[in-house]
Amino acid sequence: MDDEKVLCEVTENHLNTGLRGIPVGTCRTSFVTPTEGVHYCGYPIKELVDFSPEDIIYLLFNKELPTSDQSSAFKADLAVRGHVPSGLTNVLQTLPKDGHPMDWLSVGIQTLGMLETTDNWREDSLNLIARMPRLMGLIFRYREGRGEDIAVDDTSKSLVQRFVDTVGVDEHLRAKMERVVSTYLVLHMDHGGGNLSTFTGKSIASGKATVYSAIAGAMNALSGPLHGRANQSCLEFVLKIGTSDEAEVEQFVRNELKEGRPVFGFGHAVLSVEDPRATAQFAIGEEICPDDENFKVIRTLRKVAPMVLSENKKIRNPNANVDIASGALLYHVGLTDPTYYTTFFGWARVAGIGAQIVDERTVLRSGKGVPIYRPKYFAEGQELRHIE
Ligand code: CMX
Repeated sequence: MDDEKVLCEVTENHLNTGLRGIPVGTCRTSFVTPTEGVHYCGYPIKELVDFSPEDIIYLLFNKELPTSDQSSAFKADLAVRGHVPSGLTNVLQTLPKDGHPMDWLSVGIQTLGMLETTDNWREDSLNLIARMPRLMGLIFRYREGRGEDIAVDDTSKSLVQRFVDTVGVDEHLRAKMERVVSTYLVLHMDHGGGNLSTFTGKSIASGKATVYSAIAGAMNALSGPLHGRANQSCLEFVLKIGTSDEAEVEQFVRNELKEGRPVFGFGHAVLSVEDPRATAQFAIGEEICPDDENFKVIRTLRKVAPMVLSENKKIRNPNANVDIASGALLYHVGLTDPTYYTTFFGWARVAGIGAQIVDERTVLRSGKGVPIYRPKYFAEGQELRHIE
């Protein structure tokens, strides 16, 4: 024991702080640095932006990028797994139409698990990843009352194409929607081991619940406004601004701060520069929709907000984060209801959380897996009592 490295001195001040900064484990899929943001299996995200979602899923599960042959074989494998059992639509058509799309997503994943579970961590994770595009598209169709399920080619198309075919799109927007959704997925797939949804998913899986139960729980964690729902708030914020005039945007930002409200799309807990995931999405926007009204607003915000925010020395990073641009791009390609935006985040994260669950259950501790989670809580405000 003497040569064991001390990673952190835990003091009373650490109690009731949400495990913030307390070492818990190791992560084989990703880490985050202050200057380059998230890295997947060692690669900085800016180098991965143009890969297909399937290649990044391969990376997260195999810890190396696929060769061209491996890439084709993996895409074909995911396509074959993509068919969703018909029982799913029976459940979706009974859900309350005004329920939040994240609740639909969680119920949908749980339902897929009730219909088909193999009890093999990797198989279930890959099956769920393969079925997500159809589930996502069907949530739109049934929640919006856009009619019944439609048949799509489940054997040869990519993950993103199967979503686009299911949700339906104006043909002139198809190529743009495929590009925006594809990049969105790549940028959001993983973000270290300790973010709330990933931690929740791994923690549920540690009790040997199924992958489906673990990831449905992770989606519930992601749905909160302090976690995944920030991207919905960001686009709502952009729509509220409604002008790209620099002076007016600056005034808006100052008013928000004066009222004690956050300036959405700016700031970060780890990064000290603009999030490379924001930089990548701005570049796509400049290419596909430079004159889009929402894009013009975020272009101005990107210039003005850091200037205003840096007047407050408490704010460690006044620059744009990942959520600033994703909503404007999704809106531009016809996905105009921001209440759905967190479901895209969830869709992407199924890959990272699934890969981390597989690692924790089948690889770590020489393949024995991490035991059931059981952090320590001290008694407070209680004394020993007996029934008289
Ligand atoms: N608008 C207003 N105030 C902000 C701010 C912003 N964009 N960014 C930081 N601050 C405030 C914090 O609330 C904090 O105030 P208190 O000391 O009064 O609590 C202070 O500045 C210091 O914060 P920090 O150390 O720089 O950053 P935190 O780690 O506390 O918070 C974050 C990070 C993302 C929650 C925060 O920047 C924020 O609320 N941003 C706006 C919401 C948003 O865009 N969320 C999406 C995050 C995307 C991501 O995490 O990738």
